Amino acid sequence: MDKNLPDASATNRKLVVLSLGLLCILQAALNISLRLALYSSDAPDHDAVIRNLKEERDQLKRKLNTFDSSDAPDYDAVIRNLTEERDQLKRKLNIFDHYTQEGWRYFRSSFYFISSVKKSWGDSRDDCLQKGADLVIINSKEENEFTRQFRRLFWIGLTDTETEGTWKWVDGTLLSTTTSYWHAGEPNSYFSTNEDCGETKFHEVEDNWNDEKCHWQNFWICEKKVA
Ligand code: 2F8
Ligand code: CA
Repeated sequence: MDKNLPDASATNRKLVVLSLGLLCILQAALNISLRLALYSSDAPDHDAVIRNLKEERDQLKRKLNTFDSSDAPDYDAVIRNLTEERDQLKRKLNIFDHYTQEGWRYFRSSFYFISSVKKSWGDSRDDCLQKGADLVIINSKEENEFTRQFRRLFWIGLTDTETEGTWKWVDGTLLSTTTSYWHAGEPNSYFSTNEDCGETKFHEVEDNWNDEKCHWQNFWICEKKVA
């Protein structure tokens, strides 16, 4: 063998070492590029985020500049109104509690006291006045039906004591023909007996009123209107 020629196996070893070295370099390069690719796809787009934030800020600034404080609700007034409404409801509730505990009946914005003893028309009225009420004034068919349901003779707040034949309620208003419920033939001042006070009498029919002598003893109904 020519000693000047390189040994074949030594050349092969060098090639193997070189190839391995190249492989390692390739591996490292691949690693680095993969990592870069991975991180860059996950990373937020800072520029875009900043752009969005700036846009939001500018929008808010624009809103603030165009904001007209005269359009804003008057919160103090709103609170004042709500407080007033609440206090009114509280007062109503207290009145309701008071009257129902005292045995009054509620119907369409009024409380009614149904007496359990009998008195003359005048004494009955005095009792109502003492209670801060008055004898019932009947303003509607429904209210008359409410009184008729008790099927009892009651004084009502109707009289013609001032002028014979001119029937007035206790608040001074004239009896209207559209809301009067005289029984057929009434009022008649029966056999000239001077019947000057109104009562509920004929329970079987809608037109149930009668005029009766005021000193007569009857049950009665007081009415207290609530606002
Ligand atoms: O109590 C007097 C009363 O007597 C009668 O009713 C029971 C008269 N009615 C008739 O006669 C139909 C009432 O007018 C009178 O007031
Ligand atoms: Ca009569």
